[in-house]
Amino acid sequence: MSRAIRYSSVFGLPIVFSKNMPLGLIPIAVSEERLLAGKHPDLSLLSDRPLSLETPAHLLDDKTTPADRLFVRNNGLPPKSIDLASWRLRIEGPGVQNSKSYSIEQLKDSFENVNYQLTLECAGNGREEFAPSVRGNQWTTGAVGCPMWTGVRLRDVLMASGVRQSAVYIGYYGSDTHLSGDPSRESISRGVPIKKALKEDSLLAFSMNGADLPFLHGYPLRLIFGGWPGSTSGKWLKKIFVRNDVHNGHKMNGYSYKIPCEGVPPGSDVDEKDMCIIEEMPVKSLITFPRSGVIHSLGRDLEVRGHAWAGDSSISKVHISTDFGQTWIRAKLDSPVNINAWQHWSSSISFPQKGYYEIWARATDKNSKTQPMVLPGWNPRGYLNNACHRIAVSVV
Ligand SMILES: Nc1nc2c(c(=O)[nH]1)N[C@H]1C(S)=C(S)[C@@H](COP(=O)(O)O)O[C@H]1N2
Ligand SMILES: [Mo]
Repeated sequence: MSRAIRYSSVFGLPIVFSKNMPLGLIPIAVSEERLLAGKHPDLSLLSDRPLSLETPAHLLDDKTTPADRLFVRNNGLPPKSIDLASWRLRIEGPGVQNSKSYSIEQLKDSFENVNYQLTLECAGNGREEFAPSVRGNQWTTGAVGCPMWTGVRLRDVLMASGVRQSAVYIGYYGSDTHLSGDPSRESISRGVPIKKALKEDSLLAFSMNGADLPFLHGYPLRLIFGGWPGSTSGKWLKKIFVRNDVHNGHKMNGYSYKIPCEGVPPGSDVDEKDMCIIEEMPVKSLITFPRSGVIHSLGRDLEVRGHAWAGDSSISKVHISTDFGQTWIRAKLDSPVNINAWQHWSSSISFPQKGYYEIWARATDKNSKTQPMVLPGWNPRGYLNNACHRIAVSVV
C-alpha cells in the first residue's frame, strides 16, 4: 500500500525544495537510517518522528521473528546513547519493602536466565481499517512479531525487593525522551497489574534471538509482557515503580490504550470515565504465505500458512475459507513452544476453476472466542482490530 506522506523536514531540518517532491517519496536519509538500524528494506515507514515501521505479512513467515523484521514503535526519541558501565535498573515504590539497583551483569548473575518466545503486538495494529477512521499510526497487519527473548523473570526481581500485599500495579520508566525534547516529560510510561507482572513468563529481557537487544528494541533491557498491548513492554528501562494504586504515567490516562467499557456506535463521543484500560489482546491470526496477490496454476494444491495467537490464552483451531466464508476447512495447528507464543498453522488448498479467490483465516482460542469476519467494535483510538486476515489469489 502506498503511503502518501509528503515530507517537509528530515531530522529537524526543513527540506528546501519539498514542494517538488512527488507525494510519497521517502527522503533517502530516512530510508538509509532504517537500513543503518539493521531493518529489512521492505518494512513500511508509517512515521519517522517518532519512528514507526511495520512488517508486511509475507515477511512474518518465520516461526521466530528475526530482528530485522520486527516492527518498531517509538513514542518519543530514543536515548542518544547508553553507557552500560553506569546503567542501572532501579526497583522502588511503596509496593516493595526494599529499593534495589542492578547493573546488567548483576541482573544476569543474580537471577535465573530464561528463554521464552513471546508475542509482541501493538494495541493499534489494524487501526487502518476502522471506519470512521481514527488518528494515530495507520497500522495494517504488521505491528506484531514473536521473537525469542532471553532475560530474567520480573517476578524474581520484584520478589527480591519484597513485594508488599498492598501492591497493585507496576509502572515502567525508560530513558527515551518526549518528542518536545522537554526532559521533564516522559515519552510513555505504562505498566501492568501486579498479577501480570508476577507471571512466570513476564520478562526483563536483555537479549532477542540470542543477541543483545537491538538498540531500537530497547537496549540494554526491556520488559516483555506476552499477549498484552505492546505499549506495556517498556524499552530502554531505567526504573520499575511498584505502586499501591493503578499507574498514572504518560499514556495511562485519557483515551490512550483504553476502549469503551461497553460497546458504542461507530464515531461516538465517549466520556473519559466510560473508558477501560486494555489488558490482554484478542484472538487473531495472520496468513504469512503466500504473499497476497500470488498467481497460482490451476490443478496444483496451494500451501498456505501463518500464525495465530490469543492474549494470555492459546489457540484451539484455525479455519480457512476460499469462498468468502461459506465453507471452512480446518488447518493443521502446532502447539505453542511455550505460554504466550504464537502458534503456526498450515493448510493445503485446491481450487475448482480459474479465477480470483480470497483466502480468509479465522482463529478460535481455548475460551471459544473467535475472530470477527469484518470489523470488531469501533473505539475512539482504533485499538484491537482482530478481523480475519484476507489475501488475494489469482488462479490461472
Ligand atoms: N520506553 C519506551 N517503551 C516502549 C515504547 C516507547 O516509545 N518507549 N513504545 C511501546 C509501544 S506502543 C510498543 S507497541 C512496543 C513496540 O516495541 P518494538 O518497537 O520493540 O517493536 O514498545 C513499547 N515500549
Ligand atoms: Mo504500541
